[in-house]
Amino acid sequence: MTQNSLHTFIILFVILQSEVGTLAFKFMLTRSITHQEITRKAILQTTAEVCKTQALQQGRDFVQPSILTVESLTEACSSPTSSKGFEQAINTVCDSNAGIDKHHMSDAEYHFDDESFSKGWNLIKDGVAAVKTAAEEKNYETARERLGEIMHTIQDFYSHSNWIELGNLFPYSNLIRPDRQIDNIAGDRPTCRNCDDNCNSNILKDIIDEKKLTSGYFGFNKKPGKCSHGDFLDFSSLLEPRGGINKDTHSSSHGYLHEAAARVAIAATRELLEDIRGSLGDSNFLRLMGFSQSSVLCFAIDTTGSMGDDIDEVRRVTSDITDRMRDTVSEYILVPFNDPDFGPLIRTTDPDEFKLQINALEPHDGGDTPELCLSGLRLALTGSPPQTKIFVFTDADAKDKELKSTILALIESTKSVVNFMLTNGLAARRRRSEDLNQGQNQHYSTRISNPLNQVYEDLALASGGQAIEVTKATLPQATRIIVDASTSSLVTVFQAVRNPGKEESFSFIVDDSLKNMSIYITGTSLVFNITSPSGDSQTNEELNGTLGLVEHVGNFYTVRLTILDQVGLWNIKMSSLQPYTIKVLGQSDIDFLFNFVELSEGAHSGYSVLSGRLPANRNVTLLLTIMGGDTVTPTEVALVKSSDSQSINGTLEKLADGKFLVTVNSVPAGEFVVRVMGERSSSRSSNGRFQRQSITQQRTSSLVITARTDEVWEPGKTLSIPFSVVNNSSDVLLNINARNDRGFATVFPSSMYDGSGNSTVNITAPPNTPSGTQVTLTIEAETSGKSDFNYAVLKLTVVSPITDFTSPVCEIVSVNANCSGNCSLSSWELSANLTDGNGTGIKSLTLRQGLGTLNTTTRIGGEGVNVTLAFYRASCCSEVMELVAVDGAGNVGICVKSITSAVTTTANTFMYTTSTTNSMTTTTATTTTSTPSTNATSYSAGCIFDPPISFWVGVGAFLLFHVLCF
Ligand SMILES: *[C@@H]1O[C@H](CO)[C@@H](O)[C@H](O)[C@H]1NC(C)=O
Ligand SMILES: *[C@@H]1O[C@H](CO)[C@@H](O)[C@H](O)[C@H]1NC(C)=O
Ligand SMILES: *[C@@H]1O[C@H](CO)[C@@H](O)[C@H](O)[C@H]1NC(C)=O
Ligand SMILES: [Ca+2]
Ligand SMILES: [Ca+2]
Ligand SMILES: [Ca+2]
Repeated sequence: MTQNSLHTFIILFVILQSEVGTLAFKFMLTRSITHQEITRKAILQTTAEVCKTQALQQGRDFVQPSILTVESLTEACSSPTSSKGFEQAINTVCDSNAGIDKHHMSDAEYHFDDESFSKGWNLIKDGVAAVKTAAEEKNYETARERLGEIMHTIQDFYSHSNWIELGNLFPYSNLIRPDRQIDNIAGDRPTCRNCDDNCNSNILKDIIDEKKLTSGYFGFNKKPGKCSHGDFLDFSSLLEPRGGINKDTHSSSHGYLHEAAARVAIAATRELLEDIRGSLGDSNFLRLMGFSQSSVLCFAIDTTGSMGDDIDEVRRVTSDITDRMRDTVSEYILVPFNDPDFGPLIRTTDPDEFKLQINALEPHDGGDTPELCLSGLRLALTGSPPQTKIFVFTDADAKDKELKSTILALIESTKSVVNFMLTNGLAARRRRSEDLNQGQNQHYSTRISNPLNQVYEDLALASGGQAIEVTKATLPQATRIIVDASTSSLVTVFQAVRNPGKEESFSFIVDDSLKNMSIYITGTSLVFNITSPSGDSQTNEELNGTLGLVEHVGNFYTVRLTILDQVGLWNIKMSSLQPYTIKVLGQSDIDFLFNFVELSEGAHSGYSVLSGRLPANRNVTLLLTIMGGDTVTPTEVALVKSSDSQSINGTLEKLADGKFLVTVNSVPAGEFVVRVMGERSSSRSSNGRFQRQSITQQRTSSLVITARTDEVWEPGKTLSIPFSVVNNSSDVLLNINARNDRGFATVFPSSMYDGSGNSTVNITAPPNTPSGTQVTLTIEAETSGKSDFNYAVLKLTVVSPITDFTSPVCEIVSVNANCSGNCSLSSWELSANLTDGNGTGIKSLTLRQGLGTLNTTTRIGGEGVNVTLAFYRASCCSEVMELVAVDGAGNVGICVKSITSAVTTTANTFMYTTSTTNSMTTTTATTTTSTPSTNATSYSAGCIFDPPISFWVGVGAFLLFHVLCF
């Protein structure tokens, strides 16, 4: 090779490296196991374990599905309506896991490359604390994102280090133990020898013999004598010692260990999830996994003096809804707003508590007519789970209209639906017509009744919601929409917006899975005619017709379909020149989830989720998940322009787990939605076609704004967030804004001149900020001519420094079990001492398994340390007791005791808690196969070895047995 070509060669590698970096457990390589699959498997398995425990505790049966999927498991967990939320939670975790390869491509510690063990361990430690803190504050979305990030690093450990080569079959628990450290690192010693053809045993024998831990170096960081990551993107694997050790795929340098590494990575991911489960408790763990998250109802209510009479109605309505929807609404959120105050946000899962809170609202103050509606709405959007249905009740226009862009950014990024119940209808227009005559906004006169509600209408439209204008007297008639919104499995079949209105016919397909269908139409002076597949029709004039019931209040029409024969192509003919919106809803299991993603260049090696508005004038890729079982197949995915329903079709590529990759060559200008058409093969009707549509209006932008921080943010500290803006618009001047929902002081440049550039936002948390406070920061860029806008939304958490890293310790003092004969006639008892030493103290003690009674008392023990004495007594039929103690920092200690009927004297005691003796507490003798909780037959398939007679117990020995045998 000439000097010149070698040079080119090296440059080529540099380019490849910067594009692809060090990826692991690669995405989409069919036969190899990806981070996504590892993550999904671990989540499904842990969640199954949690559901089983809950079922046993509640005296229900739990039938482990033979194949664990989101749908089979939510069914088995008696929570079938959670399948979409569960899928979404898994997707969020997987997406942020994948994001590490984009955002931290060449940061070795995120991948345990370059022997960066202690840095990687620190990342995990901080990450686990952040997950627990966010979840404790019910900021589950933030917790999911952080969880995915740590999982990436943990999973990479098994692929990039020599843990597997050292013969380990179990995870390295110290990775998630903040009170331990990473031991026995190879340090300065050489670790690898050259290997050119077969690299299976390139790690030096003394390293293996002494069980020294090492990992592969990547790129230009390689030290003499060290192993490389390996494979063609890793330049360092061409330098001595040549070759590599990664196990990312079957064809990697150590691909022969790929499956072994993936298997232990799944076990390690489960071990992490078990720790988080212990800290949160089972119910909140399920919430973190998206259970009962899709039916959250949020009310933002104007509490100013003028609302006196409306609030009574709001009380009546909310009280009615909370009573009727007790079983379907999982959580209620209330945000009062006034002027000059708004908030605080109140959330509860208890309908009676919610009613009390609403009854306690006292209309007062407000001063002038406009109120801080958008400030209230912002708090509702930042404090609710994504895709929450929000209802805003007010009789006034917004005083804080400058927040409109921020609200739009939040609506687009959360996909929440905002409905406005406005009681400042026609009367208000007359009263305030002077405002209009004073100039601007003439075009409002063609809009619906109250021009001051324009901002509400725009926001409702953007979110796919309704701005309903009624009088105080007719408000009750419009609240049926809230009942509809709180039903489970609500899907959108069709949606269209015309502004200005025009005569047009719209058609949509109804499939046989749809039930309780409604059509919502908003607008004034509307004339419409709906035709069913069989040719029956009904106009807006016929309130009780062949198709269903039409209700009309203010600007809002609902058509509730009662006709039995619904399946097929429907048509709505609109005859109106006034603006209008149409939305067709029903209940069905069939739905879809999607994200716009960016694929890494190269061999399909990774993806990252795009945030903010999409770039204009180029192709885009969607990662699509179809819900509703394996008989459901999408056949056509299109981006549909909102203003005229023109569509651009994408091409579909099937991936694993019911996912599809859809590439669309161009994106419609202006607003658009995603429409999925498809078929269900098991459908009874010959035509199993269905259609679904997304409801949040998407838009493109020629501005790209990126912001990200991984810094820890403590109370009293200023966080610096770097951001960059790329301006592809013709406007050289950009106005920049940074706003947060806590009113924390921010410093940022108010404009950026020559188009693109980098800058920072500094945001300061006051010293008294409680640990766990979540701050939503939006960074916005707008062209000076206001024709283009884009944003970045960051969810930041303020966390006080953590000082307590040790788990509560559980010491079983005595066990009295005299179980023989009929188990229901005898009982057993146990007493244990639990203490957190001089840590933050035990904050919760719960019985996770066992149907006995638990009594606790606390006393001050030696050295002034609190000791909790636990006394447990149960029938001999309930053989297992599992007690979970959590300290103030979220560290978990668990005691397990099992009295098996086969072996009563030497019963198992698994104490997978930390003990001060730092090593793993090894106890006892027998396997647990005869206890009810470990049914050996369920785990036989794929079991890689027999259960050991006695094994060490870290965070979950007994769990490991399950893991490896699933
Ligand atoms: C509604 O549409 C149907 C089908 O096109 C038509 O037969 C019917 O006459 C229309 N009704 C009215 C009142 O225009
Ligand atoms: C609609 O009409 C049908 C038949 O005329 C009647 O049975 C039904 O009660 C009516 N429904 C309502 C809500 O008026
Ligand atoms: C999509 O656009 C990118 C860059 O704009 C281009 O490299 C790629 O080939 C395009 N893909 C398709 C399928 O057109
Ligand atoms: Ca008021
Ligand atoms: Ca006011
Ligand atoms: Ca502690």
